[in-house]
Amino acid sequence: KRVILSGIQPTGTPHLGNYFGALTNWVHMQNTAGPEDVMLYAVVGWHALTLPQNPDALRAARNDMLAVLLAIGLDPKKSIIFHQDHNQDHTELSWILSCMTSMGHLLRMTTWKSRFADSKNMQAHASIDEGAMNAGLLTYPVLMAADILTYNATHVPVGDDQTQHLELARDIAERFNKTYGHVFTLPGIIKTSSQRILSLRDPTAKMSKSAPNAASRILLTDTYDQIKAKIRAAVTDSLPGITYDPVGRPGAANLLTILGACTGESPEVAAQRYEGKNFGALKSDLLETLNETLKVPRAEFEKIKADQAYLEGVAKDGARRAREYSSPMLQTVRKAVGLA
Ligand code: AQP
Repeated sequence: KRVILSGIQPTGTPHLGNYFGALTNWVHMQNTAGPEDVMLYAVVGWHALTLPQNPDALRAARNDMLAVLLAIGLDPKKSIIFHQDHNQDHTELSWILSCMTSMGHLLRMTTWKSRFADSKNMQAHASIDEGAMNAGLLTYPVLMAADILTYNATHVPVGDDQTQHLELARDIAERFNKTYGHVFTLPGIIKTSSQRILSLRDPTAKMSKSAPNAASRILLTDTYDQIKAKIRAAVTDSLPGITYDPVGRPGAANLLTILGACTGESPEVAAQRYEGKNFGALKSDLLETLNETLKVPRAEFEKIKADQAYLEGVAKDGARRAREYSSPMLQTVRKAVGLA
């Protein structure tokens, strides 16, 4: 029996990077799972709070994220789909685990180090206040460990940038087991093989929900006209013809990666069709292919979003089922540490 857990932050509407980098894989795992497997997919609102959020925007994004997960084919009959912040077991366990995690280990996390470096840089340019480097950014990986360990997840699909966090979760689990007796299963990593989708405006950065420029990402809910405008404005280069060269021609390579992700081809193979052609041809094919790919999820999203009672029901039922797994675990943990 596998217990698979993954999460996504409601920091905006999911984009092509989230879709091809994570969400399509969630649906694939759901649809190929065995009858014994348990799949938990969470909208991780507490994680989103590590960056400044407008409360109304966060509320809307949380709701939309759940609707998108259902729209792309996650099925509440097969998977437990829930809001992380509806299950307080995560935060209780997070506190207990944070008391077993060394500061040194957290300070060595590359995500923390790069955030810290960015903030120092911004402070030097007086564009950020010191409060932006909140303690949650440092302890974020402990909350992620709690997300995983509260269900004793055996398989956690993550992108490359999250591998180090998963190693930390394994370390914490091991330390807990050594100190208090065997309670946690060490979670295994499922590396997602998919390629990273880059920003349409700056192909040296990844496509991201919270990047300031909305034209840098294509959302799963974008209309044909919105996709068209963003693709038309996507950064390319002025070299003749089209080749797949991620280092020398990152903008072109990114468009080919997105096209290949839609058609199931490698970007190299997709590139062969455009030898000697111009970006107009590639962009126009990409628009039609993407629109075809997003047509059904987009329509489903609108339908699901219009039925708030259904969404609330899914969230409530998901949280209830999630707690069925986490409550006994928390009871075991409380007993083990002497708090029961
Ligand atoms: N550009 C990307 N290409 C491939 N995969 C991506 N993911 C995110 N961006 C890309 C994958 O999507 C999953 C969910 O991401 P998340 O919301 O938990 O966090 P994130 O990586 O921080 O995503 P964003 O979109 O960049 O959000 P913000 O702007 O809020 O930070 C993860 O599996 C991630 O690898």
